Amino acid sequence: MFKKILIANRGEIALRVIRTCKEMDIQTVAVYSTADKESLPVKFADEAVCIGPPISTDSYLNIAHIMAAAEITNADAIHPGYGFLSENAGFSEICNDHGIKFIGPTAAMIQSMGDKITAKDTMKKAGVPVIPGSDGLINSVKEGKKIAKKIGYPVILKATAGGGGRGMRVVWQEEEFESNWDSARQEAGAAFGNDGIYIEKFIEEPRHIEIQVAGDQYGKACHLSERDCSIQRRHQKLVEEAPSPFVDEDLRNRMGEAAILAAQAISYESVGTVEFLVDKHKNFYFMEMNTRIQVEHPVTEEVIDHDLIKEQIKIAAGVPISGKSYFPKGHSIECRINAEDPFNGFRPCPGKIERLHTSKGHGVRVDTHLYAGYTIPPYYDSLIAKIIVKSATRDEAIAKMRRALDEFIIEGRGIKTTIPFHQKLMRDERFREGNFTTDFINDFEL
Ligand code: MV4
Repeated sequence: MFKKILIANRGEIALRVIRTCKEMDIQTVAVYSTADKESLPVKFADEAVCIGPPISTDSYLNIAHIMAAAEITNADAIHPGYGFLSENAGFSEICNDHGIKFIGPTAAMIQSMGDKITAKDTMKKAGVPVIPGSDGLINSVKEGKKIAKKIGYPVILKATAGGGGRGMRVVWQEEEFESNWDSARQEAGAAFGNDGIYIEKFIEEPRHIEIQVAGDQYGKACHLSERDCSIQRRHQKLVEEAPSPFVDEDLRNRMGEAAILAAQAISYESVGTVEFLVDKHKNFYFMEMNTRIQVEHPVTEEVIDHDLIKEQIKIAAGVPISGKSYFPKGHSIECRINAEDPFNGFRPCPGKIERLHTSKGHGVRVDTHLYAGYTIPPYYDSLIAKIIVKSATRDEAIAKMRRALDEFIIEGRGIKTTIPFHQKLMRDERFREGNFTTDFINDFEL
């Protein structure tokens, strides 16, 4: 097992990793920007090293600074968390080249899922259902129109270097094809330096359901059931739950087996997530694979009763997995609490926290790096806490979440959070019936 892990991240996930390391008797190194000097990861880690100024590119994304911190502290592994360098193939490679284990997949595994056309082609060959569309890149408007006609409108144009919704355009009829083609190419080129576009049939009113997977260094893989992440706003998830109210045992088994095929197709090592779009007929299609631990991992932890960070560390250390899959017991919901004003277009609202009381009680877990007196810096993601509840049934989990949201108190000059949004959502009839798709938030009025 590792002796010392450096956590190349900040905020709640850095704290989350430190907690598991302590339980595993592994020493920890926090790295921090000058904006995070007074943060809990710095306080709770065994050692802490400043890696630069607030702007991420000069600190949390600065590979040279992070490697230097790992070398001077003699860390034998690096945990990247989510975001920042977690899906940076070059970073994974540099760590391993320096004899420091990257707690995550290899560069080749990250790369194979980073290019969406390559990923889709690999999945198709492995027998994982993919959305009907072009075989690879489209080279001209003429070729694109021909393929769109063949698969039938509406179609969606996607950037091969994209993901998370950037560079996407829905085309409803041929007359709109060319203008959407031009803008998709332009946006993709500007955002990713790669204007490669492919076409898919547009799936209307889908659900976003993802399967947590784990693969070890010996070719074994298993699934850990699904999470429903359909409640999103502008490709930012707001609420996640496990199990999905839309998934029955048969669908879970079929999606689970497909996700295992996906992981095995790239000899996946670590924990990861296979994202699917699920249509109203319960057809499911591979969308993307996330080669990292995700923000919403706690809902899976709650329903399978396992620490996913611990599993991830063990896999990186070469411990084999049993290969058996995990099925949910009970129901878990996570609400992402962001320092944003939901009444003002979810505008970020950082600032100093004067008073804080986090939700407590049976079946309530709050993953957060906040404390009274802490100042939320303006430089990073606005996620400040995750309220996670666990109950026997979905109805009880919703009731518990309502209660937990009502007793979360956060006060400070200018600080606003997404709590009022969640309070309204937990009382919404359609949400309570489990009757929602990725379009839900578009017509949800706060
Ligand atoms: C789609 C789709 C409908 N049909 N592809 C959005 C993010 C990126 N991962 C893929 N996305 C979508 N791809 C086809 N063929 C609809 C979306 C989509 C979406 C997917 C999941 C969760 C929220 C979404 C919101 C808008 C669009």
